[in-house]
Amino acid sequence: MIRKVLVANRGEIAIRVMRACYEMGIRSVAVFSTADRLSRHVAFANEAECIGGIQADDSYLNIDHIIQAAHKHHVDAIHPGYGFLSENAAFARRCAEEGFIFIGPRPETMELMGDKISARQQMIDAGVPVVPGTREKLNSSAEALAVCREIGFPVMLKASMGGGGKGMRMVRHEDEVAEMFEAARSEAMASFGDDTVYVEKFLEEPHHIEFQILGDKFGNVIHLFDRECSVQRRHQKIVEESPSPFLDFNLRHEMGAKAVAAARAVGYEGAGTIEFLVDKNHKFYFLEMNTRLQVEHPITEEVVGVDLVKQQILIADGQPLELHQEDIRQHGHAIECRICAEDTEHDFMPSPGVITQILEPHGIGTRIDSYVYEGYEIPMYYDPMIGKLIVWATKREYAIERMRRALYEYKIVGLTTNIRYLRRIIDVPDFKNGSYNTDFIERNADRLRPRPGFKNESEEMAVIAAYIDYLLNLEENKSVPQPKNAISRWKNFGLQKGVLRI
Ligand code: MV4
Repeated sequence: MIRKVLVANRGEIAIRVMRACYEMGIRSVAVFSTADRLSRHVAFANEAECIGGIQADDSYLNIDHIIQAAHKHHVDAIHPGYGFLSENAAFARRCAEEGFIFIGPRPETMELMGDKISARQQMIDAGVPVVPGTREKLNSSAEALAVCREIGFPVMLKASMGGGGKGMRMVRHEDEVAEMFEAARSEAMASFGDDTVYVEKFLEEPHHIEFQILGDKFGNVIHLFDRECSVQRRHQKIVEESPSPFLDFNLRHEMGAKAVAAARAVGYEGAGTIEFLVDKNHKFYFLEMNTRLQVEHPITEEVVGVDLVKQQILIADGQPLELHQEDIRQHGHAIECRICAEDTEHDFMPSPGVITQILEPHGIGTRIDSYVYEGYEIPMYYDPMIGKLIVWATKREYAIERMRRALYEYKIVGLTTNIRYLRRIIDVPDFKNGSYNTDFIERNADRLRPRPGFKNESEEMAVIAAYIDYLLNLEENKSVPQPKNAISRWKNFGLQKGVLRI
């Protein structure tokens, strides 16, 4: 029985996992690097252990250090969160060898799905549609050219060990094949230590739609419907929603059935995601399987009402799924915005620093999965994501209204965040109408640039601060004669700058 869990991660996801533990009466153990002593996930846990220096290789990626901490704290199980070691089969194996339950799928599943060529083969065998392309590795640029001609341009060269767009090259013309093949190969080697590259037909303007699945150790597999993840920039998701506005009843159920078939085919144990590309003709193709809990899992939780981390723990503990497919229904609509410490006006550069003031949105249908607090310094060594804002409402239109309200309620002072960029995204007509695909960010680049007059939030703050300061002075110095139109002087300044509407 799982009574104590070590969370081999940091930040918001570490806290998310610990929250599930607390609800289940399970003790939690945090691990942290020297840069993370003051991170909230450390204080949030029942116990905590420093596992190394700032560099992830010395801490969050250091299997030996994590195993040592697990022994020292006598944990029963280890939850890897997302990123870091979450899809590392060697880590999952090591956990088992050392007597700990790894909260995630079997290592063989992680290996099989981590290799895209073998994943595609598994899916073909399971009757799941895959993007047309090769089933084998390309051995030379001559072979690549022949295969590309056969498939027809444009094509996509992909690293077999890839993901997140690394080692991927789109090729529009046969003149480029040799050059792009070598480029994909060397990038694959540099990123994954493996230069295996294969080729797929390039799908134009696809939707990225994924299905959440759960499988237990008894062969029961269910899906928990879809998430639309097409709002991406350089393979980083920014906004996700569920249900996808692109799917109708039939397509949704067809894809759900294929997602279950995909998971069944590999004997999937735990929570996983089947990613599909869907083209404008509503044809869908398996893209990859993610063998971890995903950043955007809360939108599924909100819409289907299932705690996915709790399910992961129950499954890892060897309990049969108590959820049945016919009980899983999508209710209402959820949207998630990723809140990041980055400067969207300077190529999305990470912008670490101290949070001097923070006011998070609350209220009906509003969920914050975060880990920061006033006075906390966001370290520059890890992911710039500081949290997620998730809203739920009875229908999409209301969820968008709620997201707008929450984004305007959100105030973070001291560093640059993408909040104003997110405010612009939800007002773009293509987003409002739900008619967008993976080209959304590129296609709407103009609309996503800040409007002149709203350039600087700190200027807006300065104006308001000056005004409040004046009002307080007015209160304190009632006996002292005041200049007649002093209030309107500040007001005028604000109005002139276009930042005051009061
Ligand atoms: C594709 C594709 C078009 N055709 N494969 C990007 C990340 C990686 N996981 C797979 N990706 C893509 N694969 C074929 N055959 C377009 C993309 C793609 C993409 C996919 C999902 C979400 C956003 C994307 C942005 C650009 C390209």
